[in-house]
Amino acid sequence: MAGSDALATGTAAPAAPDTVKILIAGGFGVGKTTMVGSVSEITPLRTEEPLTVAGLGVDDLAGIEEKRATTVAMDFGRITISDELVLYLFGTPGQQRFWFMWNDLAVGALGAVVLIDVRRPESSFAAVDFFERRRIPFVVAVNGFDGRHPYPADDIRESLALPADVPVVLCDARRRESSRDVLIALLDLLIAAAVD
Ligand SMILES: Nc1nc2c(ncn2[C@@H]2O[C@H](COP(=O)(O)OP(=O)(O)OP(=O)(O)O)[C@@H](O)[C@H]2O)c(=O)[nH]1
Ligand SMILES: [Mg+2]
Repeated sequence: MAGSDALATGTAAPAAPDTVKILIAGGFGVGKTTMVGSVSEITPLRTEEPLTVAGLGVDDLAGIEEKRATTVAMDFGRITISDELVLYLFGTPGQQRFWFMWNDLAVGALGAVVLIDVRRPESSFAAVDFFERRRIPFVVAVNGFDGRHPYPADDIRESLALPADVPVVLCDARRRESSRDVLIALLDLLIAAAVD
């Protein structure tokens, strides 16, 4: 048995890392799939289907006219933070007709990123509400489409009526380091909550 061999030789097998489930949520087309893809160290699993004319008048494509596909179940990615910690990332679908899946996706999640398109923050109001109601800790990440951030984080906090303890991070979901910084802000929040 591997364990008794290790005892006999005095070499302990390295402990398996802790795994933490994180949701990347937010309104339609705010960049959730983009964020999971930019930060994941494995090729992310995507469940995207083409947008069709049936969505015209339902999905607001203002500002994301190039968008061709939408997530219909989830995105899945992984990032290793250290030898002890691995994050599993689950991107939610954004179209309202798929929101019923959020409840299942949220099971076992320790925390969440609520991603916001800086040009239409109202599209992520429901996501903020979802995590507040379930008392799942979350950070708000403001995706500045094309890297533009016209509003300071505090203005965004005020417009979303966020409590002072919810971090607001300005980001560019297309950039790995920026998306990683968002996850680190969430980890800081989770650690602070754990020691309270
Ligand atoms: N210019 C620019 N485009 C972006 C940025 N982030 C995402 N996009 C584009 O915006 C569109 C929407 O991004 P997605 O990542 O599909 O958004 P989503 O939130 O997963 O969308 P749903 O799953 O349909 O809700 C895509 O065409 C992306 O390439 C950004 O920071 N700047
Ligand atoms: Mg998506």
